Amino acid sequence: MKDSVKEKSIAQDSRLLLEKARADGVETVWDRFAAQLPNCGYCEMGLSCRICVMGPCRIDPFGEGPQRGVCGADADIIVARNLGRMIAAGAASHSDHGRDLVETLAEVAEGRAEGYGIADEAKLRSFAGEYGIDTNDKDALAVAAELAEALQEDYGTRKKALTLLARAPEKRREIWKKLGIAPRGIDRETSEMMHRTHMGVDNDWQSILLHAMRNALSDGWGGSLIASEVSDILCGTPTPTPTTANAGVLKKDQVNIVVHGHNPVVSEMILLACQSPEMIALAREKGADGINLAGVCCTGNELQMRHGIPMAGNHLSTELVLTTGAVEMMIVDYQCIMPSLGQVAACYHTKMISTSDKARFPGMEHREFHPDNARKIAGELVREAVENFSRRGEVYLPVAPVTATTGFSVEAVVQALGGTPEPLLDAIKKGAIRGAAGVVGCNNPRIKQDHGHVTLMRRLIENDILVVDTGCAAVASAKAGFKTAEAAAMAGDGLKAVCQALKIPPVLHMGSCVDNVRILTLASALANALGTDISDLPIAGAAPEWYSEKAAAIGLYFVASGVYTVLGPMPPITGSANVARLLTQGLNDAVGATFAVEPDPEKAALLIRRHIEDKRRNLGLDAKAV
Ligand code: BF8
Ligand code: SF4
Repeated sequence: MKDSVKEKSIAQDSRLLLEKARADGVETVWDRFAAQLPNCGYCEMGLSCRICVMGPCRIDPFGEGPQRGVCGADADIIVARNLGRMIAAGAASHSDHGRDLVETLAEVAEGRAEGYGIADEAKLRSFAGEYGIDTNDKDALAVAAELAEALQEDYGTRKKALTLLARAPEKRREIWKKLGIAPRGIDRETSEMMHRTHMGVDNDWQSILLHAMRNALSDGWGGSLIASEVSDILCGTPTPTPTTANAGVLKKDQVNIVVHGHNPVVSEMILLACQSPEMIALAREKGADGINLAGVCCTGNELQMRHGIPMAGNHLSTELVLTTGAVEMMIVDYQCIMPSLGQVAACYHTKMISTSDKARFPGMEHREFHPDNARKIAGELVREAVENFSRRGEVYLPVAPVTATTGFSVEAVVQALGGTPEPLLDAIKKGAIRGAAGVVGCNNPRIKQDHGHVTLMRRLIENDILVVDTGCAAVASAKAGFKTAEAAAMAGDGLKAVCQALKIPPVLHMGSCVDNVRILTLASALANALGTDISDLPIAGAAPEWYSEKAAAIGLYFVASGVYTVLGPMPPITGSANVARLLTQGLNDAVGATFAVEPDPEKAALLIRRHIEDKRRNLGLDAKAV
């Protein structure tokens, strides 16, 4: 007998839709997860290697079987190499997404990207200034052209260090320099990681892990940071915006289009097409009340925080939203898109469209978006979605959406504070706010959907820790109702008073996964204001339900930037006591922060509270016993 849906998710929409999926005979991620159990113990511990075809090899963790692969690699080397390659894949994903935005910026500058433009000229100019570009007497497009060129340089040329490392506090940059881990080029560090982990190159597990940090930093202070900033330049810097979340955002009487993936270059054009009066008129002709655009996952976050577009769900909900029978079309770009989606959609009338030249999926029609044709293709797709409305069968929308406020970019947070970070610092110094935590990352069927995020955030805000969130964690907290000004009532007295005075929620949405860099930028600003380093601040990170290589890269750039980070699911490192010890203890001496692994969010909350109080004590602020 199948498990109860209550074991799978805390979200009511997911529970009901999972029952619907079962009734409809639709296989979901939970079914496939169960079919994989028990997982391979060697792989779970990071002890299997298939880097070359002298292998595959595995190391016996009990010491009875082989202790070396065919080439002679031991457990430490194999675990470190596997982790290194995981970081490389994560850094490559964020950074390549950033490159697509830079290329769009270049095409905007050349006038070849109809529909796109410069939405935030002030940010364009200040960002160009960081690259040493003289913006005086130049029009925006000329600045954009020079900036796009300079950004491309950061990806691939011979340099000593990435330009944007300059944002990090001086002390942090010195640490990176001393350890030899200041990233030089974005592509270079990923490429070097693949080289180092080829058979017979870097066979010192510590040296591999040091490079893994450099590779992760090339993402956090390079590719992701560029992705986030250029998205703001092209699509607008987010400001607090009212919106709604959960599968109930789909509308019975409207044409529903769902965007899924990460690249706002696609979703922004779909939004424009959905707003066209001609398309809305066509929808009416077809008997619908209008066109309802909704998002899932990170491209959903991008649209939600800039335009208030409703959020239908996070990672484990992406199959379930299709089982509503209410989605006329799902349009995907890349990353975190389950290859099963086409099969789920085939049970309903939903049309599935892939749009990226580098991401194709079974059961999807491929319609390739490029900056110079995106406007046109978006129009065609929205028309097809509207025409698909008449093929709709029965619709099941069993929940009402939850309201939320999203869009807290660093600029918006500072604005909410009255223009400077001082009030936040004062509240932290006085102890009304004990500290801040970034709760980020995915869903993972190993953990009841949203339970990790929601439980951890609840405990943190109850204890006066301000939460900022991104990615699928941000969707979880929106569904749970934490992103309303009224949610301040759930916070401890100190945080409650601050939120009520500023009329902000106790959980601030900072965006998609590439926007984790907004958290770094904010932390750097606080550290600089205090004349200290990020690792001295009473802050922490957490990824309670992470699954992806990207999340691993984020975790490591957080730690390498000085942010103590608690992971829910265990990464595949337990096969090497040396690697596990370095990541959870030894890194403290090197970068002033470590990972902790704690799948129970109640205990994770205690770890974070203890860490924050320790940091307060070290800064000479009042500290509570936890
Ligand atoms: O980049 S949080 S499941 S959707 S990896 Fe993916 Fe994880 Fe969601 Fe966005 Ni981020
Ligand atoms: Fe085996 Fe070494 Fe090849 Fe890995 S690199 S598969 S451990 S021989």
